[in-house]
Amino acid sequence: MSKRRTFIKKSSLALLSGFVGTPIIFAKNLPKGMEPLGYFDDDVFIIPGKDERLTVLNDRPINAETPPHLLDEEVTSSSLHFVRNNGLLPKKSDPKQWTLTIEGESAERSVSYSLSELKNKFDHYTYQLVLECGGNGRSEFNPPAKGNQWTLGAVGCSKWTGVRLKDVLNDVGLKNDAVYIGYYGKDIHLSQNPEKVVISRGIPLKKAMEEETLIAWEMNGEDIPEVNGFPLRLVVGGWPASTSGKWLSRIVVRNKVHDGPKMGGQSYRVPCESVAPNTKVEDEDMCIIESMPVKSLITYPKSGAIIREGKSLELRGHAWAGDLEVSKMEVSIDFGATWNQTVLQKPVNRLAWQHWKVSVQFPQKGYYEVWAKATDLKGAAQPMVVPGWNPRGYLNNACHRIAIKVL
Ligand SMILES: Nc1nc2c(c(=O)[nH]1)N[C@H]1C(S)=C(S)[C@@H](COP(=O)(O)O)O[C@H]1N2
Ligand SMILES: [Mo]
Repeated sequence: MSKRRTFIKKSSLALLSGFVGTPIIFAKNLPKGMEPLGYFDDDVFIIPGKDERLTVLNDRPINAETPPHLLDEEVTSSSLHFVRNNGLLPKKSDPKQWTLTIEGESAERSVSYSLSELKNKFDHYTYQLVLECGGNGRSEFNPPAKGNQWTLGAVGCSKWTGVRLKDVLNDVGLKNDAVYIGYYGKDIHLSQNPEKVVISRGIPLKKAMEEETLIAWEMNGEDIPEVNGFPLRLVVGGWPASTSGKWLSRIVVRNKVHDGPKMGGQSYRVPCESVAPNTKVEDEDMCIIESMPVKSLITYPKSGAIIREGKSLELRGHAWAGDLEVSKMEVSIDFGATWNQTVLQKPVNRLAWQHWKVSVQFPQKGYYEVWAKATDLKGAAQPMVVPGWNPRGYLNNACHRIAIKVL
């Protein structure tokens, strides 16, 4: 971070305060001729429970992503998992008082569970699950799409523990016409209007009834960090992470596609048929994003690494493919003209990311890029360039590339 340094002749309080944008409380004690450091950068906005190396995109609401080389761990540490909030954190409350209510026109009854009832009544399961924001990679779209300008790091794969949503739904009882569920959380709308719901999305019943779809209270064996949904959240692996409702307080069982805020319109939806860049697409021509597309990251080395001529380089990373498994993982050092197979592991469980590694030799000194390309079980591969433009900039699964210099 570069420090902004300007020469201050007169250390008047007003001038100094103008310099840092807020009153300097002990300004009168600052020795004459000495200037305040006076530099604040979004990168050092401290998010409770989070590593300060996350890249902060916003502080109200809080949005922060993880630089790819910090995603090198097989299981993403809670402190490094990205944060995407649409509203403000819920008020602090006693988790002992927390309840989750299941209701809705297609639920047989309305039931409220306390956290301890959930924990005692149902079997516990732990899965590693990929959560990726539908807008991850948005910053690459041209013309630009409005929204958080995520680069590569609105993704993570942590270990989540909780009960199966399906066990809870079955306990409540489902009517024959149940087709969808929707969630509600306790976060607060940016307007602070208690009547307004920040976000209430959902998933088809089929996805809700999958074994890996969890109502979770633990992330990596500990309480979920506050910003990631403490004390309870949904975790829906492989689908846009916007379906994984945080601060979960209510689930509605619906007889139609859930219609909460950010289910309709242009939110988390893409044109049903691909469109030319800049096209205005009517709401009725937009389709809800379901399984996320195949994607991968190079997590070692960091882009910009410099290596010695003649040395081979051990590269590694992860690959994932929404509801599917990744079947092939390749890298290229010649801008995609030729590809080398990597060693790709199986996922530890369905919907977890898969680790890959490969040793690469560079033919001579110079600048190179390593490009990484995953292919899913159905044969769909990551594109080398940014894929189909869409109004809100979702689903960019272009190949990740890093720069390497061989000296
Ligand atoms: N209640 C609530 N749930 C939410 C959100 C939110 O703003 N409020 N954001 C969603 C979006 S858009 C994403 S990408 C994920 C992010 O989860 P994370 O912050 O744990 O990474 O949470 C989802 N669940
Ligand atoms: Mo998201």
